[in-house]
Amino acid sequence: MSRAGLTSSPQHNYETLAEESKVIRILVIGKTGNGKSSVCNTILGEDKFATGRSMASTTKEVQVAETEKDGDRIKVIDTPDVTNCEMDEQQMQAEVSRWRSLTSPCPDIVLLAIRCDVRYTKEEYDIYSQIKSLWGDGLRERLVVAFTFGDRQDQPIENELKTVCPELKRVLKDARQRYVVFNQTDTPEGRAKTVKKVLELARGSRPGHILPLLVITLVLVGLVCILLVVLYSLCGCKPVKLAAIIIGIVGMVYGVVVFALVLAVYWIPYPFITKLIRL
Ligand SMILES: Nc1nc2c(ncn2[C@@H]2O[C@H](COP(=O)(O)OP(=O)(O)OP(=O)(O)O)[C@@H](O)[C@H]2O)c(=O)[nH]1
Ligand SMILES: [Mg+2]
Repeated sequence: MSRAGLTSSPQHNYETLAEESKVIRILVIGKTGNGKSSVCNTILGEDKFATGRSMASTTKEVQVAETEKDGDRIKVIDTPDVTNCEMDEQQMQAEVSRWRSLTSPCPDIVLLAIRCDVRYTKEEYDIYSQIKSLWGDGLRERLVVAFTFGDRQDQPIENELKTVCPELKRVLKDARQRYVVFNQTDTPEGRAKTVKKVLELARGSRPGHILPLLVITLVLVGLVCILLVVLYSLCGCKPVKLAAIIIGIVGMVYGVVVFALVLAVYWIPYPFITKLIRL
């Protein structure tokens, strides 16, 4: 690794477990030239990674850089297009294993860079499929499409997505229709908005934020149900029985609403709900 402040090897030695939990890990993958390093630089807020227009791949090995935003450490992992680096199957597997260890225990978000100004092809889909199979389980769950070259769009992306090829539809299905449009030539305010969206998606997909809420909800609903049964069976007094039924119904409704909200956040991470349940 040649550039100051970057590293191509794991840096876990000095990180305590508590510190690790505050790190947001963003892995950027995709076809060569699709703007992966540019996406990383946008997230980092500075040009830490080399980008280029040459015919050969610019990024030849995985590289990592960090920044801090809103009290969180953001770790950005830029990757080479392994299918275009003259690697054999074993080398590709080793490279992807390095990505896994650099994002351990798992990336909060995997950005798949796709140009929105050129046709999406089966060949490009095969690159994604290959990375997916080299990675193994868990890549799809964290997938978000990063549409790059947003400045070259000539119609709103929503319209464009209605007529895309089956392969891109499959990718978007894997990503649960989650995407972010990147435009390297955007204003600083525009780029900050894009980064904000990425971080909201990354925070929203953290099971660490969802699981405690699920557990608390289930415990509360359980307690309410026990209270209901005790009150109902021990008490002969009609008003108390009525109160028990009301408490029971309120408890159930509360449980169902929170449970549905948590699931909605997991599947459709709307920023405002994400903020609401962030523990
Ligand atoms: N106009 C425009 N150019 C972009 C945008 N994003 C990236 N580029 C340019 O596209 C070229 C390739 O971008 P990179 O970020 O190097 O792409 P990469 O995917 O990292 O490429 P490799 O490292 O070779 O795999 C660079 O010249 C960038 O300046 C964008 O949103 N708009
Ligand atoms: Mg690159």
